[in-house]
Amino acid sequence: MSEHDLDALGWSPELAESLEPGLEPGRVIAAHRAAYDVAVASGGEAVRTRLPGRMAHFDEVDVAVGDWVGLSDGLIRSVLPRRSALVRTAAGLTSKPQTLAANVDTAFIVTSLGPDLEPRRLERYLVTIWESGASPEIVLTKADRLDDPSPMVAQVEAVALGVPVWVVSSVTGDGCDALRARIGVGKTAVLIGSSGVGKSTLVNRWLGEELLATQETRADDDEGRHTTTHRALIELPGGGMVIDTPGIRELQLGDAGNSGALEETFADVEALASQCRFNDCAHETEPGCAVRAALADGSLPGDRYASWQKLQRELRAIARRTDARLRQEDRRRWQLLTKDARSRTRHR
Ligand SMILES: Nc1nc2c(ncn2[C@@H]2O[C@H](COP(=O)(O)OP(=O)(O)O)[C@@H](O)[C@H]2O)c(=O)[nH]1
Ligand SMILES: [Mg+2]
Ligand SMILES: [Zn+2]
Repeated sequence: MSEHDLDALGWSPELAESLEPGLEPGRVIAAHRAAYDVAVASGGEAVRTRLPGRMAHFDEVDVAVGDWVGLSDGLIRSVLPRRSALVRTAAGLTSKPQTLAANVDTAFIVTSLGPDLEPRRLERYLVTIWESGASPEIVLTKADRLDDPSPMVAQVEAVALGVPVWVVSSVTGDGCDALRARIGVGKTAVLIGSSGVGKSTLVNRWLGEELLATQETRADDDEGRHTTTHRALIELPGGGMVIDTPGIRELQLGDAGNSGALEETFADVEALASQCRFNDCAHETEPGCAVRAALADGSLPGDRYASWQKLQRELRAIARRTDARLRQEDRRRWQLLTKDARSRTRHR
């Protein structure tokens, strides 16, 4: 990465306001185990930085690709407030959710046209993205493999509910420029989707060079020529940035911090539920249930309703787990505090 103009990286007056005086602003373009590559205004190669030892041990500090940070003496002193964050949920009580990408404007949910197309998985991704604070758009790749993609596109549009749906082929180039144009100057997009759907191929096409390793290049290139895969945030010629990181595909439902995510994704089901006679209708045996009526006349597909129920249950379970974790942390903090107080009384 050569000259870095902060505005091109998405710097804004709001960010400037939250930066402590005396710190140099920069954007994290790659995260390694304990080090971060940060692009700064002074240009040149990104600087390799880390957290001060004190902060690194402090669990709450979580630095991710896309984060804006304040630097001094080559160390990260602060992480600026995030506009959005894609989070991987922690499985257990002790592990913390991990941020995979921060300050993302648009999340492209990428899936290929073909037998692996799954509307249910798209719904899950949509909920996750709405939770993150980024705007989702759906990208259907490998259009060249089908004579007529329109039936599949219609299937996707039925779950997209107004979210833009793009059809592209990195082989013929169809749709690639139109999609590229969605990433404005200073904006950050992320590509999310299963392995093999063509995310890296698409980015390479936008770049006009084989920067990222794809399944193809990986197969015929054992010498590691594509060593840039760790550079997770990539500036596109003409402006805008894209994040293509392998970790992103492991995205799961988050902490339901933004509880509107399910309502956004399933606005059709939510609208029906609001028409039920009883506010607390469980859509089972209650009279005047609009959901059951729509299921009966086929206007609400059964598998879509089942998907809504399933995601709702999962989000509730995650919320319970998060609560339990926070309670545990509170307890620990309280124990430390009281221990501290006890030792103070003793020393008096
Ligand atoms: N037919 C066809 N194949 C594609 C297209 N885009 C990517 N591929 C192939 O799909 C495979 C996976 O692509 P890759 O970019 O590595 O997928 P990723 O894992 O999502 O990054 C490679 O063999 C690509 O050559 C496309 O538009 N059409
Ligand atoms: Mg890839
Ligand atoms: Zn009902």
